[in-house]
Amino acid sequence: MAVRPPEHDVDDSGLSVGPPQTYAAGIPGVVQSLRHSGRQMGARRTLLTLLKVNQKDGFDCPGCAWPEGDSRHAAEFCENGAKAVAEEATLRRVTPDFFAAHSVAELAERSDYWLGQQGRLTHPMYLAPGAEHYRPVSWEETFDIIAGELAELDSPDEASFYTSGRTGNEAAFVYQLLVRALGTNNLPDCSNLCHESSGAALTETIGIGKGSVSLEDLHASDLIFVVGQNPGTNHPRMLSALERAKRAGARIVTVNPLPEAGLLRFKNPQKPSGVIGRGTQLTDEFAQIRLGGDLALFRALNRLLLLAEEETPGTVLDHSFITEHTHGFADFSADVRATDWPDVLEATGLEREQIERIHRMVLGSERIVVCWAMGLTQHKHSVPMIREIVNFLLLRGNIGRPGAGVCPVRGHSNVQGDRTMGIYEKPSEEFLDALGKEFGFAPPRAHGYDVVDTIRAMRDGRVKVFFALGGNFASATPDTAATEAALRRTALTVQVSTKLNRSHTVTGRRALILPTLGRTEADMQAAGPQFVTVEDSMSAVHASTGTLPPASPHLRSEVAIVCGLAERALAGRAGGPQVPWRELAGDYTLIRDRIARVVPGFGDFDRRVRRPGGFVLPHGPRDERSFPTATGKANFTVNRLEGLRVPEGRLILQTVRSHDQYNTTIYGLDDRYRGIRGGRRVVLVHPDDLAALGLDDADHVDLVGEYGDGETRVAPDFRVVAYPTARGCCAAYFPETNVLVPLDSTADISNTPTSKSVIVRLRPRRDERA
Ligand SMILES: Nc1nc2c(c(=O)[nH]1)N[C@H]1C(S)=C(S)[C@@H](COP(=O)(O)OP(=O)(O)OC[C@H]3O[C@@H](n4cnc5c(=O)[nH]c(N)nc54)[C@H](O)[C@@H]3O)O[C@H]1N2
Ligand SMILES: Nc1nc2c(c(=O)[nH]1)N[C@H]1C(S)=C(S)[C@@H](COP(=O)(O)OP(=O)(O)OC[C@H]3O[C@@H](n4cnc5c(=O)[nH]c(N)nc54)[C@H](O)[C@@H]3O)O[C@H]1N2
Ligand SMILES: [Mo]
Repeated sequence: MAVRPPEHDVDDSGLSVGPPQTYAAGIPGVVQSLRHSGRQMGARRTLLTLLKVNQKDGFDCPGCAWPEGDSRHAAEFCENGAKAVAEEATLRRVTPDFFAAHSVAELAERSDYWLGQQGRLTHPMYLAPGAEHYRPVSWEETFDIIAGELAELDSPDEASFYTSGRTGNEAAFVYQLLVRALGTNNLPDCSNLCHESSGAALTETIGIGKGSVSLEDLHASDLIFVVGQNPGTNHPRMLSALERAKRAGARIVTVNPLPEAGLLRFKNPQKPSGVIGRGTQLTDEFAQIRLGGDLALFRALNRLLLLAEEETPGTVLDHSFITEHTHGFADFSADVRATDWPDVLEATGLEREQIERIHRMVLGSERIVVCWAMGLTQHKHSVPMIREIVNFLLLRGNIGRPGAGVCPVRGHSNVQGDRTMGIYEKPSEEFLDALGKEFGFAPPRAHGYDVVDTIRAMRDGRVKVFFALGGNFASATPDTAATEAALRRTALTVQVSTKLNRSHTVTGRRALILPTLGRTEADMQAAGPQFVTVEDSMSAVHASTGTLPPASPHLRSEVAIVCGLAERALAGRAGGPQVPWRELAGDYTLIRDRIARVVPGFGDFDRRVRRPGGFVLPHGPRDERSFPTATGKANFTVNRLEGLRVPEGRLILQTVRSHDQYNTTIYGLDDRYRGIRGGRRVVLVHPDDLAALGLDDADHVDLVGEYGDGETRVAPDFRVVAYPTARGCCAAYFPETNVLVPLDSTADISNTPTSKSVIVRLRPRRDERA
């Protein structure tokens, strides 16, 4: 089924392609961030706002989840953080007049880019059954409508409650409490699309689904792997940490099908030498791997370590660590010995010499950190892939000591905190026990729906109310046509949002838009000005205080919205929790006091988080090499190689972010580092693959997905770009390519859509016209 691109409002005619850049940031980065912000906010507001980003008395950057560190620069933000802030602090507004002028059907034809450009939402809006336009409503009416629909359900499991990872801890905590008070664990979140595979692999192997390193560990490491990650675009401040590690003598191995600019050379915009100089060469060894080849690479490295140990016993492996702290070594080592070079070379596309070179770097390194992001988590075999990385680190005791460990680099600025607060469709018994005890009720025990299961349930009529605390569900999820049809089957869709997006146009029979405060904005409640708290990628929890006047006087904070709805929807229900919703909404300190009693590691929360810089949560493996797994030890695992079968004439497509987007929010049409300007419908393919397929650079093709369900999915009209990616692989941007990701193609165990391995055929447009 072909999905027509809602792109007629994007002027792609200026699309131009130049050579990819070989370094990141420096002067262009600084200039870009000021230029973009100035357009949205004006010069003075720009400067005052940007000076508050990531300062101890300011707000947490709504960009990524990279930590801040102790010594902060006056400008502790990056080009893309500045764009995220400008996007939120924009002076443009989407008012009731806007909705009167544009029907929902008309808005549904618009691109995510155009919708996002319209500005901040100002009023609660309601789309009545059969209506063509949203109309303004009061907050009380919105709560009545939602409570009414919830009361109609045959079971609380017929509602599902999504969260995107910008929601602060306080709102996340009261939200999961409301959802469990309603009687369901249907709490899908963006993690399900993102780092779920990391959480699953790490929980099984080390007992906690979070990274084990701090910034100091990165600085002190002597070998850092950056696998499946594009920090120059998505975590720019990570480059400063890599640069610092590098200066202290670390070496960096980059594993990626694409030569990403930021990882090659970095010009630090916060240092005079970086702004004008040549910058730091970051990567020592670039392994240009085939998509999905990482399990084979780490298996090969593990086999080489075992062989080296056989040659010089007692010098390679950390035997005392393995004996004292791990389980399953014998089974693992027996299995890894069976690894064959031909399989490894085919799966990775790498040369044997290079893998052996990396192996020698490993042997020469005392302290190793492995960092990764979406390049590892969005494949069918993501969980075994990440487990194999844990095997690799365990062999030499590279966990729970300075300078070493696992570093899954999170995406959304509080995605990790939301999970800590209980946003999880599979909550632990301990968490539910503590929640029930604190609030005097019996939380539901049955596991709920994640994102993919929520879509299936809406499709099948088993979920009738869909509520989203942030995010853009319709655009961020796979299989756009199927997902949109599923959303349209529901009775009610509710979006708590800062900005207009596609999810407001793909609605149930009725729909609501609840406009909310962003991170940058002052949050005034009954007890006075409030701050919220967030947790970064390295388990540091700190406060975030907005300062700008709210975009509209009608906005409510996420906490106020959740508590207001809870009061209304739970009124008169017997057996529910005892919660003073109104008081909690008036004073977030009271919420933090409850969190302190329910969530481990949050003792004395409110006082500790007020200290400048906040505090770091306990982490057994990192702090004391204690591994809270089923065996009580760190687990070695057996992970078999299962290659992706790619039929003749097909390529594996990965769907990635451009430099000018934040997930589904499109800031602009350039991808500067990759040399793409003025358009997004491009597919990057190796020149030799193009030749083999009989295609040329600048040809136009349709991307045709042929998944085993007999259905053909088509993303029409992409310009081919000859690009130095790994052979057999190609890349294009999401959300445009989400139409190609089949709903049922998900990672084993984590159920994450396989957004980085979609098998496609490039169908020339000239055939179409012929
Ligand atoms: N400016 C900006 N910042 C962001 C975001 C944004 O959209 N814009 N999004 C945020 C979010 S939610 C997240 S999760 C992160 C995402 O951060 P990233 O994971 O860096 O984002 P992607 O663009 O998906 O890039 C995936 C990278 O992995 C590589 N890759 C793909 N498949 C494979 C593979 O099989 N093996 C290996 N070794 N590499 C592979 C790709 O070539 C690419 O470099 O960024 C966060 N920060
Ligand atoms: N094909 C493909 N699909 C992917 C990915 C991929 O790599 N490839 N990556 C996946 C990943 S890693 C992720 S994390 C998901 C992201 O999925 P989501 O988190 O659902 O999507 P976002 O685009 O981040 O959401 C943007 C919207 O959030 C709202 N918003 C912004 N700030 C706030 C706030 O402070 N409060 C509230 N309530 N709303 C706010 C705005 O209305 C904005 O339109 O996408 C996933 N989808
Ligand atoms: Mo993400």
